[in-house]
Amino acid sequence: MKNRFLIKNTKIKVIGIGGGGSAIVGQLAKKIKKVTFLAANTDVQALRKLPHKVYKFKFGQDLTHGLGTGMNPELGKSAAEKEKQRIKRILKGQDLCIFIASLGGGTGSGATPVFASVSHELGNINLGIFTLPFKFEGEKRVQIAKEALAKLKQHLNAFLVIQNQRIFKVIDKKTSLEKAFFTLNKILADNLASLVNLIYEPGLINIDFADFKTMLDEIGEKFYFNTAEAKGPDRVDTVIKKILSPVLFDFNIKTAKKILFNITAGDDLKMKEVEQISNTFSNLNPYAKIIFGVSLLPSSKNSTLKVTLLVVGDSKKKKIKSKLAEEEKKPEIKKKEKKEEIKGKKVKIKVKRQKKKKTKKKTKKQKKRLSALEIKKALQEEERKMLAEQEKWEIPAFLRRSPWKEKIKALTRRKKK
Ligand SMILES: Nc1nc2c(ncn2[C@@H]2O[C@H](COP(=O)(O)OP(=O)(O)OP(=O)(O)O)[C@@H](O)[C@H]2O)c(=O)[nH]1
Ligand SMILES: [Mg+2]
Repeated sequence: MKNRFLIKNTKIKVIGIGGGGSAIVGQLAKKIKKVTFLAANTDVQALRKLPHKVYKFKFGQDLTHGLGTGMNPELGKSAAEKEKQRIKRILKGQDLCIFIASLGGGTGSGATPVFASVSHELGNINLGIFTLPFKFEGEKRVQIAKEALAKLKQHLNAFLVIQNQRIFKVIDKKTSLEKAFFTLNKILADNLASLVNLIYEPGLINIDFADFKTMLDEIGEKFYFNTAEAKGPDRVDTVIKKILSPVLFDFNIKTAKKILFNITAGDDLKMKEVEQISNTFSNLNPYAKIIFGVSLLPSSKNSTLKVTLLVVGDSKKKKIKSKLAEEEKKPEIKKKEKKEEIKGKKVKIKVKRQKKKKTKKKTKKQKKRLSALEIKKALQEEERKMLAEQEKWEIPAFLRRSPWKEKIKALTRRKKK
């Protein structure tokens, strides 16, 4: 009953901003039912191409006259800032806002941080899904994208970045750009649809919005998701292999802080299969918080096994950060050594070499000290010799064993005369 209540009331809004973001939202709208879709753009024509289901949010007409910003993020930002009140009205009362933008242009890169900050202030949970430009689009676009990303992180609970370039893992370079975008957007939309549907579809072991809240209770974390399907006798092995090797990005599940996964299958799903999948994740990362669910499809003959995975955070990154913070307080030399250790083996060697150098210096210093002692000893020895010499002169002449014996004798005689 409690879950039904949550299912009914979880309000999710997916907001695509700029040309690319809106196109992805357009694809998503065909796959998910219970979510509200919104596309925000300064380019009115681009908005017209989107499905009816997507609410169109035109903005910045007075600045761009219904066109794009022409790769000007400052213009995108100003246009969004002028509409803050409208943005607020649209995002108010949501549980989860998913912002999608293809960064590198002016509208998506300039306006998305404004949308995200308004949503953050409203207390919504915010997710960000962003694509980075192709390499061939030039350095300027990449720079715009990176600057936008840096502004966005602070307003998002978690974010995912996909390099458009990764699409070449799936398609060859002869494919048209339009097809490349379409393919990438489709993979993204398919995966996101599986994830969002988990919140709404009741399961045998149910994942609901409360679980998502647990997954997303921090700020600025990286996240990854993936969905994989397999059939046949080896379906478990195949699905595990697929889910751990996503097409669009690399992720390291071993250092993730939180893992959520759901298994969907017909009622032929065996305990052993659930156990094998669960063990794979928990063995890969015994320290992560793991939430899991199982959904049974109505048709008992369906032999497709589907796994949906959401991975949040990177514990390794946090450890490095806190170690560095700890070291800030320590004396300069120690700090240097520790920092180097964290960075890795190569630098460790450097540290060792530095240490060696230091010991070399020490031995040099020791040598100097030793020679000073030697000088002191030598001086003492000389003094002793001198005294000995003096004593020798005081010794009666006949006892002296000097080769000058006779000469001295003569001299003394002359002195006496
Ligand atoms: N994945 C993906 N990337 C896209 C798509 N369309 C554009 N892009 C990428 O997104 C970057 C920004 O382009 P747009 O989204 O059109 O730019 P915008 O945000 O509308 O900004 P302006 O048009 O300059 O105001 C481009 O450099 C492309 O790399 C798309 O449909 N899918
Ligand atoms: Mg545009």
